[in-house]
Amino acid sequence: MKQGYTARDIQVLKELEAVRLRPGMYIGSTDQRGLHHLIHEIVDNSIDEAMAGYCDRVTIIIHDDGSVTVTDNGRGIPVDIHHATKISALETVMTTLHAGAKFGGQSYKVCGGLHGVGASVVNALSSWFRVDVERDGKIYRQEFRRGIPTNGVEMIGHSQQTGTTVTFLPDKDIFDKLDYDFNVLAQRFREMAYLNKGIWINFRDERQDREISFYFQGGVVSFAQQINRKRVVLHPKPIYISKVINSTTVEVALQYNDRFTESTFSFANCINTIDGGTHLTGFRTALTRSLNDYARQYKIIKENESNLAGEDVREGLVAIISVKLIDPQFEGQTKTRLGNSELKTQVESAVYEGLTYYLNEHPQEARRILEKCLTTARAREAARKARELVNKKGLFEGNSLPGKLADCSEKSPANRELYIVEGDSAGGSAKQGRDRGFQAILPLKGKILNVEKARPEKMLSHDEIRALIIALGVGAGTGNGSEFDLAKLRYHRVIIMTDADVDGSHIRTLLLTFFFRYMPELITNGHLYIAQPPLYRIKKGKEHHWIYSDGEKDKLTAKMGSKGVEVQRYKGLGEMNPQQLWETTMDPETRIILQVNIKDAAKADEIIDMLMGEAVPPRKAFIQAHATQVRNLDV
Ligand code: 0RA
Repeated sequence: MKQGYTARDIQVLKELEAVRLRPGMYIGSTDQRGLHHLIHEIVDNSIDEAMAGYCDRVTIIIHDDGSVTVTDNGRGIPVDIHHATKISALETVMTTLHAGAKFGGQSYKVCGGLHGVGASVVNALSSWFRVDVERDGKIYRQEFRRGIPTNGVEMIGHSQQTGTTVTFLPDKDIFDKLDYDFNVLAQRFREMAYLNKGIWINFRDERQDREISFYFQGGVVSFAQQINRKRVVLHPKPIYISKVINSTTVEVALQYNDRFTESTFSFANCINTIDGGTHLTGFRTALTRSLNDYARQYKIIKENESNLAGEDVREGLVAIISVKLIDPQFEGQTKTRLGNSELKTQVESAVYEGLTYYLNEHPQEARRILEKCLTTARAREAARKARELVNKKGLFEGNSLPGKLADCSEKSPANRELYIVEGDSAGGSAKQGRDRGFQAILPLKGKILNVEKARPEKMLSHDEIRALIIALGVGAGTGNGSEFDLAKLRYHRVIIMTDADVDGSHIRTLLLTFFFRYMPELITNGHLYIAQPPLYRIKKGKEHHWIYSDGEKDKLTAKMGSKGVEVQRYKGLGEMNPQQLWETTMDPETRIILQVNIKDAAKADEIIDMLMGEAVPPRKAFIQAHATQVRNLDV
C-alpha cells in the first residue's frame, strides 16, 4: 500500500464525491434507466475491445443479490504499475472520469458516446466493485468500495486465458431498488449484436432463470433481414455497403419490400440517432441520385418523364445506417441527432459508389427496385391529378349523402363513428347491432377499386369510392388546395370492419391504400382504425368466450379441458347475429380496435412481437390503450 495522500488521491476523492452527489449528471437518472445505464457503461467497454478485434464474447449476468457481472475474453486491462503515477492502468481507468479512451489503445470509443462516462462512474455508484483480469498467465484482482480501492492489484491465481471480468453491486443508498428489466436490457444487447457483427453476447438473469444469446454474422444485413422477415422483399439479399473513409467507418444495409412505409434506422457509434442527422442526409441524397442516374442511363425513366423524388425511392425501403467515428457531435434536445458535417459527404460518397456498383452488377434486382419506385411515382402523380380534378370541378360539393349510408344521430364529429363494412349482409347485421346514436354504417359492395392502378378519372367515378368520400365529407385532396379539409370530417373515428379471411384482408388493404394515397391526414391524425372481430367462440356449458387469436384459443382450450368444450370458428362477420356483432366488435366497452399509424416503424415492430406473443391480458390492454401500425398487422 501507498503511504499518505497524493494530489491524485485528492482529485479522485473529489470526483467520487461529485458523482455520488449528483449521479443524474453522469448517468441521467437513478431510476431503472440509470440502473441499466451502469450495465451498459461496463458492457460498452467490452464491446469496444471486441470491435478493436481482440475478443468475440461478452457475457452479462444479473445475480440474485442484484449484483452484475460483465465478462469478456479480450486482452485484459493492463495491470502493471505506471512508473510515473505509481498506479496501474486498471486502477486509473476505474477511478478517473473519462480515463477510458487514453488507455484504450484505440483512437476512439466505438460504442456509446452519448454519456460515455466510463467505468469509474459505475464504480463510484457501487457499494462494491471488483475487477478480475486474466493476462500473462495470471489472474489479477482489485476491489473497491463506493469507488475507493480497498487494496492494490493482487495476483490471485493462474490462467491460460485472457479477459476482463467486472462485478459490481449498485449502491442501495443511490438506487431505490435494484430491479432490472430483462426485456429492455435484452433489446439493447440485441441491437449491439446487430451493430457489431460476429460478437457473441450472452445475457443471463439468475433471479428469473432467464437467458438469451445474440450473435449476428451478417450484422446490419441481419438487422435489415429481421425487419423484413414478415414482408415480401423485392430482392432476396439486402444490399450491403461498407467503407472506411479517413477514420470513419460507414456501414449500410438496405432492402426493399412491397409496402408503402419506410423503415430507416440510423446509428452513430451504436447510438440510435432517432432524429437523424448528417449521416442520414448523406444516405438519402445518395440513394435518390444513384437510382435516378442508373434509371436514366438504362432509359428506365423515359426522356420526357421527371426524376424520381426522394419519397419515391423510400417507399418500401428498409435501411440500416451505422457510422463509427471519432468525436461524434450529438445535437438536439435529446442528443439523438448527429451533427458532424463531414459525415454527410462521407456517407453520401460511400452509398453512391456502393449502390451504383450493386445496381450495375445486379440488373434484375435493379429493374425490380426501379419498377417499384416508378409505380410509387405514378401513383403519387395520379393522386395529385385526382385531387386537382376534385378541386377544379368541385366534384364533391353539395352532394347529398349516399343512400346506403346509415347515419347516426349524434351531431358532434368528435363523438361520431363510421364503420366501413364489407358486403351488404354484414352491413345489415351492423346496422341492426350498432348504437345508432353515434355509430354510422357504410356497407361497401365487393372489392373496391385498386387506387394504385386506376387512373384518376376512373377512381373518382367509382361508386364505392365516391360514396366513401362523400360520407366522410372531407373531399379527396391534400396540401395546398382548399379541396381537402380535415375540419369537415364527419366522423372522428373511421373504422374498417372486414371478414377475417383472405378476401377481407384484401379489401382492407385496398381501403388502406386508398386512405394512404388520398387522405393521409386521416391516418396521421389518428382517425383511422381497424375493427378486430373474434376468430372463435368457445363454449362449455353455460360458459362462453370470444377469442381473438389462435394462441389465446390454445391457451383457453387447454385450461378448460377437452370434455364438453365446443370451439366454433368465425370466418365472416355475417356468421354473427347483430347482438353478437355488437358485443364482440362494436361495443366500445368490450371491442378491440387498432389505430392505424404510419410512423415509428421500429417501435411498431417491437409492439407487434408483443401483440403476437403469448401474454393475453397485456395484449388486450395494449391494443385498447395505444396506437399501433397497420402494415405490421400482415395486411
Ligand atoms: C487498454 C489496453 C489493453 C486492453 C484494454 C485497454 C482493455 C480494456 C477493457 C475494458 C473492458 N474490457 C477490456 N479489455 C481490454 C491491452 C493492451 C495490450 O495488451 O497490449
